[in-house]
Amino acid sequence: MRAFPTTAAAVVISLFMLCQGVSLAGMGRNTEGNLFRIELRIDPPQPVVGSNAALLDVYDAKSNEKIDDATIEVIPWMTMHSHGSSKKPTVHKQGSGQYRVEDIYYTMEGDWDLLITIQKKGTKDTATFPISHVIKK
Ligand SMILES: [Cu+2]
Repeated sequence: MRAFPTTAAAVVISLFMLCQGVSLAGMGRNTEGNLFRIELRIDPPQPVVGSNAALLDVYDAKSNEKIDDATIEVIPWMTMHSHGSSKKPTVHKQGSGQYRVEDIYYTMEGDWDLLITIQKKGTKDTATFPISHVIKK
């Protein structure tokens, strides 16, 4: 019986750490003009100097329908130093409103932003996702 409080505490701490990990890895927001909603998951969850990837789920912000046929551009930008990356990320349509972004290349440690532009049938909207604390592997 003495072990029970310790076990319970361990479970609570594990759940807390799990939630922390999920909140670090997943972010959602509307684009500036409220045309789209983007759910972003970064891979690895702890962003690193060098190559990273991300999964984007794109929805119509009003109807909540998945947006399959969008043209998406992703630009890594280090606002603090006003510079981008040496590589351009590639975006791959996966269907069901999901897009996988490869070659998100952070050239140095620190705080970056992902500038995301979504175009669909003549409409265009943008969103900025902060990618904080990029570290060296
Ligand atoms: Cu920099």
